[in-house]
Amino acid sequence: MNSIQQFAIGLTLATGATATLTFDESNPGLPLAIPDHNSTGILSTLTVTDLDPGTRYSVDLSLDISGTGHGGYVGDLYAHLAHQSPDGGQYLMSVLLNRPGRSDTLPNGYDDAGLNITLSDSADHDVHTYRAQADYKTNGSGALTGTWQPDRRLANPDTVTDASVRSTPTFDDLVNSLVPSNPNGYWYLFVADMQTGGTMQLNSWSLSFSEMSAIPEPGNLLTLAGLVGSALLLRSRRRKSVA
Ligand SMILES: [Ca+2]
Repeated sequence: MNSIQQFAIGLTLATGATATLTFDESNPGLPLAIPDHNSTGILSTLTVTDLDPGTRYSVDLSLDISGTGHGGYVGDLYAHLAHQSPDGGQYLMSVLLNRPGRSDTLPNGYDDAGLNITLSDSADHDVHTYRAQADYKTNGSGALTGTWQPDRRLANPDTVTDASVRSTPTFDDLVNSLVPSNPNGYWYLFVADMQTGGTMQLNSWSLSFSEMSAIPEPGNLLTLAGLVGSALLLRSRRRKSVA
């Protein structure tokens, strides 16, 4: 796919949460049509300014994408969330969706019409294989509902499968692994429709930050320091159009 830069990522994992602050996407351009079979995709931005640097937060993302025209297919979708540090010097990114349902036996992925979900590290199951859960639900528009783990598969959306490695950071890592830790700055949602047929639009999205109750003891930290992965991110020029 195009528009790719690679970034090294350092990870730190932690647990526990209390109070929550929620940021709703305020881009007046929403809803925004997602071009069919076009890896250029769309970009939407949240600016977070009210959180306390140095405090550890967990984050959940709510995402509403629905079919347009004759309807869409959730298995066409690739999406990622990226965080730019307030000084602009650091980027972190995690894959949210990478062709849900796509496997060797189901190369087009699931055919549900869209999704209206929460993505959270604390969910029980991976969104990529949600139909493996017998109790998965869709709403009246045929869109997936519920709370799911981010996909986190960095593989090419044209070849990704359920067996692809889930290597991009968890959400908690996105928030807390900047050095020094700072959840403020620009948060970018990128969405692309990677398969011909079926069209969709981004209706809304939001981020909810929950303050962690305490700094974990060193023994409870799993530090995957250094260079643990590479990440996809849009061309830097696209974000300049949003500032
Ligand atoms: Ca499509």
